[in-house]
Amino acid sequence: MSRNVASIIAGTPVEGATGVRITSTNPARTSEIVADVSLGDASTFVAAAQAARQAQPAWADVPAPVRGRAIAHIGRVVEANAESLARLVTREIGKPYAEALGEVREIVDTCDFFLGEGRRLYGQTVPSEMPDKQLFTFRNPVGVVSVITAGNFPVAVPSWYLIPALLCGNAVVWKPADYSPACGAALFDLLVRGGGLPGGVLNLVLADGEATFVGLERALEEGLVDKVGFTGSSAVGSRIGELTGRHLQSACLELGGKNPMVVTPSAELDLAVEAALFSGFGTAGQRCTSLGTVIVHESVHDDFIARFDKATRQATIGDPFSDVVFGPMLDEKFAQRFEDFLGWIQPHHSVLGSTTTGRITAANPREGFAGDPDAGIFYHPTIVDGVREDDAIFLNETFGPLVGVTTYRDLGEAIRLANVPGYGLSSSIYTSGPAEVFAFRRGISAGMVSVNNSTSGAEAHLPFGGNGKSGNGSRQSGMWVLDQFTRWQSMNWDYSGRLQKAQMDVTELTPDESFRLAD
Ligand code: UN1
Repeated sequence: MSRNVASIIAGTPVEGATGVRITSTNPARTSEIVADVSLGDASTFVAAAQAARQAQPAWADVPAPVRGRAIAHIGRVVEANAESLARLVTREIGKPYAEALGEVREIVDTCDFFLGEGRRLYGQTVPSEMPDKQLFTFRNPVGVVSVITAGNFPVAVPSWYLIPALLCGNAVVWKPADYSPACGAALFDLLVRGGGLPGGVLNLVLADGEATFVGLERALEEGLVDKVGFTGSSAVGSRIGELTGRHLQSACLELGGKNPMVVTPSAELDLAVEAALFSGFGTAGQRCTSLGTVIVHESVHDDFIARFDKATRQATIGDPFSDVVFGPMLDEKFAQRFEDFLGWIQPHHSVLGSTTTGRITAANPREGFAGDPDAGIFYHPTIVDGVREDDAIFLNETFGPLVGVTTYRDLGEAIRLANVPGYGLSSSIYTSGPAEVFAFRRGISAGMVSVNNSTSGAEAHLPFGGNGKSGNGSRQSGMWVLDQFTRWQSMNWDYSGRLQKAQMDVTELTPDESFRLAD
């Protein structure tokens, strides 16, 4: 069944002025239309920001515990719709159903965390340096938040922004990826209906990237947006960072990754292989936390690579509604880009993991494929051994089912190699030595470190985010994200009945600095 979806401003579906319509198709069966989409444009974005601006003060006046109740209800409604939302995720972006259910769970976890925050959202009382004066801090909502998200996690990652932003009393304009509009519309309905949100508090804009950028630029110029949250590529993230910087704002940026996994001589190799398979090829390698390069100690390289090759060859790929390690690419545009990444393979590399590379078709088949490869956009998993630190494959994110492998001699070299690409999202080390764990933790540039666990699969209540090309240091999830969606306000209240001047009218005790104990 296909659905019609459109942008929704102040509770009303709107057509874009250009009247452009596109379809969203199932990447596992491209002949199947998942949604007919009425595409908005830059002015749709500006109108949504105006509606949010209008709705925000009344939403901020709703007591925070009541907003917390709205989040609680959203969590319950999402839970009650978990299977149908997960089915939609699988149909629209091809994520295996078990993973899609996990993704929906991540929304519920996020609601569970923030529903209580409505009764906290703590400020502080702070002693003053003067008598009869008291100091306080308050968290204020930033105002209108504009959230632009990717489609590889079409519902979970948006919820990391939307749930805390709403809880903190902001109004939101949300622009989901143009290849996951049906998931976007479904999550929008669950939030608005489940939370009983007043019109204009949350607005949905369906538009392509360029129109969104122009709309955002105009909305910022008109003073309609106070905070931008963006998940996507490092290249677009830096454009958004530049744009928001011009308006003296700092965006919350969650960008790409080239996530390393260090396998030391004391690693449990089978566990490391299982993790490399899951984080390298799960979601067809299209998570920002997907494994980029395995950096394996030279003494265990041959053993590791033999096991990793075998496990990858045995992995079932295909129909995401069956039991597979991974399904299709998210969308044709990612397939085209992945072809370019495959072009980076050079003669000094050994290619493993499959009998061949490239698109899986009847003419270029994969043994044990589940379903009909010609119906969708499927790729052979590819392990590239022997990568060198100046290879394009080593230096750049290769969004898709491709994992590089290289070797190291001592841990210092492993850490150096892990940092060379200049990203800094997730990382992993397999070891049984605590000293290695802490040396790695200290030396790695990543915002997230896994020990004896894969690079992907972060829990929803730890700080999520990266450094370098992976982001500007902003963190999502848990209590840390509150600093993205609120601004601290400090207040001092002098009830002494006179003007007490800070730093000047402060009483001092008289210390005897020459005092020494008698021997
Ligand atoms: C992403 O790919 O943008 O840690 C987010 C993970 C998931 C989230 C990934 N919980 O792999």
